Amino acid sequence: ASFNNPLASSWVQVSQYACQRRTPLQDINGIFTDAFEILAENYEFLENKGPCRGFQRASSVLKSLQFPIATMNDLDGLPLLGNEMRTIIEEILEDGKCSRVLDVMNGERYKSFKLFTSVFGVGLKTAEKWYRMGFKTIEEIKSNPDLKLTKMQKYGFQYYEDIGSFVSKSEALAIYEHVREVIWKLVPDAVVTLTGGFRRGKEKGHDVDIIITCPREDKEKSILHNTISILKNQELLIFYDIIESTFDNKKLPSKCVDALDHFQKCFTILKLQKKKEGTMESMNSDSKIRNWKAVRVDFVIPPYKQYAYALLGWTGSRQLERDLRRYANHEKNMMLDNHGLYDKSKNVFLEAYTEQDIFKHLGLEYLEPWERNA
Ligand code: DCP
Ligand code: MG
Repeated sequence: ASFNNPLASSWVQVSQYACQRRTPLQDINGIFTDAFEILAENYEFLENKGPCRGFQRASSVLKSLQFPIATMNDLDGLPLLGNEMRTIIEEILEDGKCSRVLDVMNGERYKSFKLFTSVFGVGLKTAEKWYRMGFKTIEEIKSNPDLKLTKMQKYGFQYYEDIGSFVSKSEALAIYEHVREVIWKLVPDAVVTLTGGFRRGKEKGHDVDIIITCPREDKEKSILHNTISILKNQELLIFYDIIESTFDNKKLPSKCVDALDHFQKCFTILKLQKKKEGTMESMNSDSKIRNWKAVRVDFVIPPYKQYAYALLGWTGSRQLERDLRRYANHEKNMMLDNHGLYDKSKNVFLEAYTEQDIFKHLGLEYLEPWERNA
């Protein structure tokens, strides 16, 4: 057993499931996990799910380690690290880099997909289309009058710099607190929670995720439309797309691990007022003359009975969510999604009012939100 790896010399097993590992924000094996994630992303762009998941899971295992990998012996006893992964780790240990990863990063397909999918409203299908059409830059697409863009994509291009620059935690909190005040004036006992990456302790994110509910049954239903019209009156709303609830309580939780949920939700771009001029150093000429920044904000409105499941689902990370569902399915004969947990052996839905309840139903040790950075 190696000196570095406190696990190698003991019987403590690292689980193959992220929901049985504590994963803090700090990733001391970033040099390896970044490499794995680039390869995973490339397979995602190729719509090759198997190897994509393989590299995502391998990356996630390394993220949970509390020591830096320094020798190949440090990998002893770790799950999900096959020969392919070990070869890459070995190369990085020797060279500080991996040629396979560099080749992927320099590949035209990867570069184009990475760029195009960074635009709000652009998914794999659209990226594929533009790649096939030979586009290389954002400018080429932006200035092509023949392309039919969705409303989302138009705003995505219009505010590309703002949205692409990360949202800081203080910016997220400013938006969250403003929205919460608006909602509390409408419904004083509404529960308004900042979720997503910021709830896991991240210092920056690509958007702000907010969950809204109310303990009084059905009271949550009017909140979204009323909040949106107030934000509109306050001239803070650049773009919004309301998706009404499609939840069917007769249906079992979704089998598909990556399925979107059925809550009423709203994807928006909001104006965040800047405190004073010139706070942002990296502004383009357009944003210098305005005193606000465009920020992506998502609202999700579950009924109170599903709030704990929604909160668990929207806190992430995505890998943790996938592994929770895989664990429920393969180890517990249960089905988990953002709406609930169904016990297939007992044929019942399991009620939960807190995330702790859900972990208990699954027989898992509780993970705090900041331990879910899998
Ligand atoms: N989520 C999910 N499946 C989806 C969409 C979201 O499981 N199709 C969950 C997991 C995410 C959380 O919702 O962690 C929020 O989604 P984001 O895309 O906003 O991801 P994060 O907030 O984690 O990171 P970022 O900083 O990029 O916003
Ligand atoms: Mg987010």
